[in-house]
Amino acid sequence: MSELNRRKFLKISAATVTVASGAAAFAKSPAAQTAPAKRAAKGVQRIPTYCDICFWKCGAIASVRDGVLWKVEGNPADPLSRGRLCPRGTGGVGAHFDPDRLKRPLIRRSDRGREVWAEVSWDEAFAYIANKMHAIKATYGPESVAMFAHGIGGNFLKHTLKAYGATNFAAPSFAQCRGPRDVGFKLTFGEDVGSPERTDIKNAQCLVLIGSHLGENMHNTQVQEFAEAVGHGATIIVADPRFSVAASKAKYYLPIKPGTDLALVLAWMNVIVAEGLYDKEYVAKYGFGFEQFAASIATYTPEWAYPETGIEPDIIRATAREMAKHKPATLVHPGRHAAWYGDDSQRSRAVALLNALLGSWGRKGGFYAPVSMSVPGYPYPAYPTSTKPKVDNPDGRYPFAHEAITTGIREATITGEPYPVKGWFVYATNLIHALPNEAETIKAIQNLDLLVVVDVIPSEIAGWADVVLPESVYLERYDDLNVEWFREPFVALRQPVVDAPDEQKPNWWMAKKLAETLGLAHYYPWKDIEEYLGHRLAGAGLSFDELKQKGIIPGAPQPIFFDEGAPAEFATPSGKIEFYSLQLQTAGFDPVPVYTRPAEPPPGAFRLISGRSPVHTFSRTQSNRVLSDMMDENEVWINADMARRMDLRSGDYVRLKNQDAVVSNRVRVKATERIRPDCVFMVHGFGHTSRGLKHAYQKGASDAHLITRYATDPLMGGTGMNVNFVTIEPEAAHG
Ligand SMILES: Nc1nc2c(c(=O)[nH]1)N[C@H]1C(S)=C(S)[C@@H](COP(=O)(O)OP(=O)(O)OC[C@H]3O[C@@H](n4cnc5c(=O)[nH]c(N)nc54)[C@H](O)[C@@H]3O)O[C@H]1N2
Ligand SMILES: Nc1nc2c(c(=O)[nH]1)N[C@H]1C(S)=C(S)[C@@H](COP(=O)(O)OP(=O)(O)OC[C@H]3O[C@@H](n4cnc5c(=O)[nH]c(N)nc54)[C@H](O)[C@@H]3O)O[C@H]1N2
Ligand code: SF4
Ligand SMILES: [Mo]
Repeated sequence: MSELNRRKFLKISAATVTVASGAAAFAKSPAAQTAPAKRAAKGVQRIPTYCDICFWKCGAIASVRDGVLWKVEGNPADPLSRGRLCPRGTGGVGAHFDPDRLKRPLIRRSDRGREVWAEVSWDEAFAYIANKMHAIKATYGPESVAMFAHGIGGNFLKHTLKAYGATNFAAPSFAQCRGPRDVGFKLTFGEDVGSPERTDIKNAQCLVLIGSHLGENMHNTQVQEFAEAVGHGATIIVADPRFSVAASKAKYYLPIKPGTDLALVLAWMNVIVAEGLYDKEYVAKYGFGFEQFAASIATYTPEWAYPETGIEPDIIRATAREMAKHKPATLVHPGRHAAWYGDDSQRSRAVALLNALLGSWGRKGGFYAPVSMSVPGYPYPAYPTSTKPKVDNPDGRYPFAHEAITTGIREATITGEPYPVKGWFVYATNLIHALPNEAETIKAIQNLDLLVVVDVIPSEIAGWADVVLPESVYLERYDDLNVEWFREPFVALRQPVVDAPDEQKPNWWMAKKLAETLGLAHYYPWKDIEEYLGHRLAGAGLSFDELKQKGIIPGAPQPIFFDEGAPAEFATPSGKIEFYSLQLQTAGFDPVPVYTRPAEPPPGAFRLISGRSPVHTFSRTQSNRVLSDMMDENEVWINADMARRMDLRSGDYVRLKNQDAVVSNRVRVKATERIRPDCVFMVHGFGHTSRGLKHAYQKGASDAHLITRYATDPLMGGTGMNVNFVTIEPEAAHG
């Protein structure tokens, strides 16, 4: 990487600079010295793998010095990391050394919710689980065991549960995250934007970020490409109630009133259509229902949008013209965490339509058409078939949900409808922080006969489990191959770099052992994961040895833009880009998005919004000593004027109280001009209540704890979480 590039990357996230030294300092810490050095090899070994501090899966190279994990860096051969990790990935060594890790399997010896455990052997743990699973199957059927999982590591356990007969599987990354976005785009273009997003940020001449706080939201490739776009002078337009890191790179910063983004997007489209600035040829060639669409948005003028959004008509016009000027290399970023207000798939659809007007889908500087390597799966016996429907979306209540809804499974567990759910497997998702309304999650858990949690640390959800299975961290294990849909095809390998320090085991081993204990050994014809991986790779004509050495094998490039020969196909009912959606109309929804004003905070209260810090992932890294060294607790951002009126200064501790009288843990104030007066902001993931997380316990406040209300998206069951209001209570009031 050139020095210039590197500097640009660092400027986007100042925190990156301190990471390398943080990791180095940590290597000298007492915990590191006492960590077992089972691999006694002398000297430095460099082993490629891919990162798991978040789900982006950046290719990495880990260095082991005299048998002890030393550092993790980007793998230059990997197209996702391009040789550079984000601060969290660099801090990944801290996951291996975390002294608070789960060490042995645990079985509860008390009421649920009290953290009283007995350490047991793996065999005892599997025998206990299998017994309960047999009982649930006999009484209710195998469909009554559900699984929540986030990330690639859940695949083998899913396989075991499917073999058992389970059908209910869900991840928070749909209803709590990108689901509304994917539905909005699918309704419009016939395909969603995927993960990694098919956004050609680096070639964009104009990049529009609605909330998407790139630079704090640290998905590595996107942030690197954002730095490139800034570097080549792309016009950046940011709409955010908070002056984000991305806003600091913007030509236009629009401090929008929270929850009114649909009004802004409709007004932008109104200007672009009224002034004839859209890509006429593209719309004529690929569009369906443009006339009806244009008629529907005719009243959404900038003057109409002004009182809704707080953004002046002149600015709305200027930004719309700027977008049109750079089309089709104008990328209106679809965002990722789109579950905000309950109208989210329609807002996302409006974003998709704006991109359609600009002709950016399938075009350079817009959205590319992703490609992937063809690597066959392992040939397993067929799973048992079920006659029962899935529980999460009974009678297709949410007709456009194309993945399962976590909160739907939770609801079925509470109501017993359409049938009882009696067992939960939870893999790598801290449901207490990830799902809105903690009380409902706990109510559902109290109805279970079996809750198994697979985690690496004593997370809040592990605290509720009947059986806790300690997994080895990603640097200690193999996982399934990463065969991503991306700009170029590739396959990447996660492989063990160091041994697990205690009795932790990888997910594939647990999944296979559990299957054997359940009498389902024939679903695991392979001896170990190396045999499994070798078989899959051989099927694709690839060498396992080469992959072990390089970490990644690229495939032949293919065209990814329409103009270069990528097929311009749209998997919608009309086979075109649907400006007007008959599907939505038939299902009783607005065929073109219609704006509804969100409820305002009551006097004296603020809307609670949340986001990311560049050095943490959700609720999973606060215990990581390298990362917590850089940020040990979160702060609540309060507009400086409002803070002054409340006699609050930066650094003061306060508690937040929501509309349902739920009070947060204490949290420090950040009084700042960088946020509107009508909302407060917190980084998600702090305020841990699990005592086992000795280092992270009670540091900062949890936004999730305050999210007792949520607005459900009628199209797909997404849970809009930005609908909670809080007042600020000085800490002294609580003693
Ligand atoms: N470092 C780090 N990076 C991450 C993650 C992580 O945990 N840590 N998680 C990854 C994942 S899975 C996801 S989904 C993404 C999430 O990242 P994004 O998709 O960027 O996140 P959001 O939560 O949608 O957006 C948060 C931003 O939206 C602003 N905002 C809040 N309300 C509104 C509103 O009404 N309108 C507008 N225009 N803006 C608003 C907030 O001020 C904040 O700047 O981040 C990814 N990247
Ligand atoms: N209030 C609120 N809720 C949110 C969000 C928000 O911003 N605010 N964001 C939403 C979004 S965008 C998303 S994608 C979801 C994310 O939701 P989750 O993916 O559930 O995120 P985490 O809360 O970090 O939970 C991850 C869990 O996996 C564990 N873990 C880490 N590594 C491993 C491993 O190697 N193996 C195993 N078995 N476990 C491991 C961690 O210790 C942790 O308990 O949350 C959603 N929920
Ligand atoms: S974005 Fe960061 S944390 Fe996520 S996989 Fe890449 S390096 Fe790891
Ligand atoms: Mo997410």
